[in-house]
Formats: sequence, structure tokens, C-alpha cells
Amino acid sequence: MKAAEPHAEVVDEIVDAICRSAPEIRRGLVGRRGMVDEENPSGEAQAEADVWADELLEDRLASIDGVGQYASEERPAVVDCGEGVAVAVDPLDGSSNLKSNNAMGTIFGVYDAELPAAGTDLVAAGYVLYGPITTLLVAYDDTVVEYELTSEDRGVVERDVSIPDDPVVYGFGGRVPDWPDDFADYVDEVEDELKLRYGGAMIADVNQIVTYGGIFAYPALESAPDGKLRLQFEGIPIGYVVETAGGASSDGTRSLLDVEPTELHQRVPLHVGSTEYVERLEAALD
Ligand code: P6P
Repeated sequence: MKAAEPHAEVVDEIVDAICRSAPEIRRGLVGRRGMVDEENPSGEAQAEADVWADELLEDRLASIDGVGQYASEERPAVVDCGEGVAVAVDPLDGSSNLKSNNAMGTIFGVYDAELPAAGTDLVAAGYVLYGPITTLLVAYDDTVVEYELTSEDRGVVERDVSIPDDPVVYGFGGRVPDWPDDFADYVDEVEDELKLRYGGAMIADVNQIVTYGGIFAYPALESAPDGKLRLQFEGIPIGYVVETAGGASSDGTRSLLDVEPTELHQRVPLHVGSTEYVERLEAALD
């Protein structure tokens, strides 16, 4: 990373810590597929792996000189750990896929502000995808870099990840009867144009969008007007990655990076992907 960037050194250390932790998290999923008798702050059942990955990442990230706060989807409050940037993580995105042995991810956002913080405070963001290969995408300094991770090293796969011009796939969360009519009408158009790819873990589904082009959404629902996904831990970091890769993001009205957070675990309708499909979505919901 460019040494000239004011946060380059701490971002590099955070990315290094995540690169070292991801293969260990992947190995540690074995034997931790059960559920604990607790819920996360969003009221969702927690897997043993959720809690364990969160503790591992807190240990690695909160101890970095230059990290002042650590927060995660799995714990109610922010951990103050000194002076510096704030790191917000979803330790194991899509842990409901543990039972079915499908792909999952780890999401991180680095903010130059106390949490809850807005997208305009974001310095870097990225995600690990536990697929057939463990990969990491990092958005920093207007570029998205993709790495393949092994227990020993990280190798650059793509130095400037860019969403393809011709969209191919789509994936929408929530139950069809729970979609508001204007979103359902938009889906009717999209499903005539693109192929369905939905696997129940946002990171795996978003990586399809980044790789092939298209649109992913977990929209506002009749039963949940703010949708399901969390602004701080999912919406802002993923919005930043997709926008840095040349796509767009929206809560239905504005970029996810422009949504003002009011509380740490607030939810947000999340739509990310090829710009033309995000623009059509905003017009459909207008
Ligand atoms: P549903 C996983 O639990 C998650 O938070 C996201 O990773 C994913 O996109 C969504 O929820 C899946 O939700 O309602 O399809 O199970």
C-alpha cells in the first residue's frame, strides 16, 4: 500500500492479521458447527463458530497499535482498546450455512471515526470468502485487490478488481410474499434478464456479483422495513468494496456510504451491484 496514505501502516497490519486469521478460522469451523444457547445483538441464534471467530479476531485486531475500537455483529458494545481507527467486523457472515456446509465469509471495515460511523469515515474495507479457495478482497485507496490465502501466505490474484460491464446474475433475499410490490415488480424485470444465484451467505452471493456482474439485494420487507442486514458490519463495507470495484450500492434511495448510522446494530435495506441495475432499482422504488 502507498506509504503516503495516512492510514497505510495500520490498514496493512489489519489486513495482515485477517490474512493470518482466515485460514485458522477455516480450520476452526470443524467441530464448531453447533449452536450456543445465546443470541447476537440482532436477536439471531449464534453458532459456536460465530463466538469463537469473534474472540479470535478481537484478540488479533484489538491488540494492533493504531486500532482504538473493535466491534462485531456478535457483541452488543464497542470494545475500546486504545487510540486510532475503529474496526467493525462480521466474523462469520452466513454462519447458517455451516449446517449445510456451504460458503461463508468474514467482513471488515476500518473507520477513521468512533463507532457507529458512516461510510464517509471508511478508510478500508474487505471480505474473506471461505469457498473452494479462501480468498480476500481488500478495497483501499480507490482500488480493490484480490488475494488467495493459504496457511503460509497470500498471493495476489487481481490487482484491480472491476465488475464486468455485462451483468449476468442476481440474488435477492427474503421471502417472495414479503417483498413490497414495487420491489417485486423490479424482480419481474430482472429475472427475465439475469440468472439466479442465491446461496444464503451475502459474501458468497456478492462475490458472484463482483465476478460476473449483476445485482444482489436483501431488500426492505413488508415485515421488516429496514431489511435484515446490518449497516455498520455489512452494508457500508460491502457498499465500499462494490463501489470501489466500479459498481453501485443503495439503501433504496442513496448510496449505503451516505446512510447516517444512529446505532451500532441498525439494519439497512441493502442493494449492491452493476450501476445500471442499482439505478433501475432506485427508480422502481421511487
Ligand atoms: P436468509 C446470513 O445469515 C445473512 O446475514 C447474510 O449473509 C445473508 O445474505 C442473509 O442473512 C440470508 O438470509 O433470510 O436468506 O436466511
